[in-house]
Amino acid sequence: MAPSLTDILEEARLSARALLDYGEHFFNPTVRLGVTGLSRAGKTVFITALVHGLTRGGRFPVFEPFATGRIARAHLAPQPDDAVPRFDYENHVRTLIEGRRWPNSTVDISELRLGIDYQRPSGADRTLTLDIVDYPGEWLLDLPLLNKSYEQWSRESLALSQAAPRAHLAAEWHAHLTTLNAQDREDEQATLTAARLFTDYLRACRNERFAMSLLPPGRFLMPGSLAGSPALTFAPLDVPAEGAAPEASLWAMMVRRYEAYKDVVVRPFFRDHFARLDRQIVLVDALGAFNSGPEALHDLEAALAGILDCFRIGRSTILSTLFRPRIDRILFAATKADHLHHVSHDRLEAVLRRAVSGAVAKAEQTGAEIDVVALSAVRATREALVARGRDKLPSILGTPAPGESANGEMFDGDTEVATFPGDLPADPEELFNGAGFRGLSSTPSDKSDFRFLRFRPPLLEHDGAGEPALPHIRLDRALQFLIGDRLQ
Ligand SMILES: Nc1nc2c(ncn2[C@@H]2O[C@H](COP(=O)(O)OP(=O)(O)O)[C@@H](O)[C@H]2O)c(=O)[nH]1
Ligand SMILES: [Mg+2]
Repeated sequence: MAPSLTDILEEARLSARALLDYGEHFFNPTVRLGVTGLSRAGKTVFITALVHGLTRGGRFPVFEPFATGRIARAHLAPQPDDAVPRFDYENHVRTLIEGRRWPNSTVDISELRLGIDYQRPSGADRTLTLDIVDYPGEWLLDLPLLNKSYEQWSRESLALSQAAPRAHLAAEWHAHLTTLNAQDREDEQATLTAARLFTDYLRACRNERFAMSLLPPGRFLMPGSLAGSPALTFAPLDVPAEGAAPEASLWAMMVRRYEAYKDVVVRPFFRDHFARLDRQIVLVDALGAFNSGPEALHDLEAALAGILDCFRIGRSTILSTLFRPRIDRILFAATKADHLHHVSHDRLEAVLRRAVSGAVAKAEQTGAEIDVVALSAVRATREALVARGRDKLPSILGTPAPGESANGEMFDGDTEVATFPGDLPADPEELFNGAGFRGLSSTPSDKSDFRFLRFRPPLLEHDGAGEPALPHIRLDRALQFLIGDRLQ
């Protein structure tokens, strides 16, 4: 595709930005770590636990520079980017530790800067600046739109919405769509209704029972300050992929707004945030997909492929080779592993590895090293073997959040219970192949194969000497992969 004027202007801006970053980097080595994942994947909890662990002496045996004592100190530094909200670390820590509640959900980008004073293996003292950028995965899944015409996007979105279980959720929007003729004169009211029904459909796909992942445009579900603006008021039409819109038609109006969405939302995100990242962790709530059923798992697989595509597209869209995105390590992390007994942790990793494998094979041009881990940023459970008849079941102990229920029992948020959440199969293929498993999207909760309760954050034992460390699972492995080599 020939570069458009917008692309060329974008390129110039990007280059100027990269030069600025480069200058700063020269004097002060910096890693910009992107933390992303769909809403509720665990981004806020992950960053809070990571910063708490680094600044308050967490237990990180697998994070080499930390375990060997080469890191002298990690401290919060003033937030560098004037236009980006600061990650509300102090509040999140207080909620987690003192309130034993999970932080409120966040829907925007935020950022936090850490200074890490360390000693090189040669003995020299250095400081690494770690900028942690928390941004919604929904925004990332928008990047492929940059390479798609309105007509292509319409066709794809329609096709996706016609398969189960989406078709059922899209019924109302589909019914409205049949009343529209793309060639008719442009019509604000019809467009408003179409956009509203389309957004309702996207929202329904996202709820706990269905847990669908692949839902661009991302800003429709989290509009922020753009709510109600024309750039967010459009929807797919049933138009041919190669067609051209007649002047002043409904179709032309949709095209204009779709392009505005790219200009106002997608390109600035690419330029100001995505293109500046060095390392990336993608958090994945695989357990949410297990809860829901095989369709959600396949949808998640498609979303992960979409995400890997973004890293590839990121490299090929922008013309210059000098200033193209520089992400050289990507970690996919299944979060909330504390909901499973440790015998299933490796299996959870295997499931995630299987879910990204197809995409990884295709995405070789990302030029990035890719790894997979199952982790729990904050471990809310302990393990026990619970006798049931003659068997001893590997179970987990935790305090279910108030309002959670299982087997007809409602929990008050104070009582600890032992639960058996379900075992993951030794062979991940069993979850992906046709037979599948039963989840909430098709079965009542007492009949589904997996049921994960929401637990409260753990009660920490104070042993006198300051604040205790938050327990975790494999957070140190994630750190080692993401920044271990930059502390050499
Ligand atoms: N048990 C457990 N639950 C977690 C963990 N991380 C996240 N969660 C749960 O997932 C929810 C969403 O996490 P959050 O970090 O707010 O997700 P975000 O939307 O990606 O920022 C939290 O409210 C917790 O219920 C974890 O490490 N262990
Ligand atoms: Mg968040």
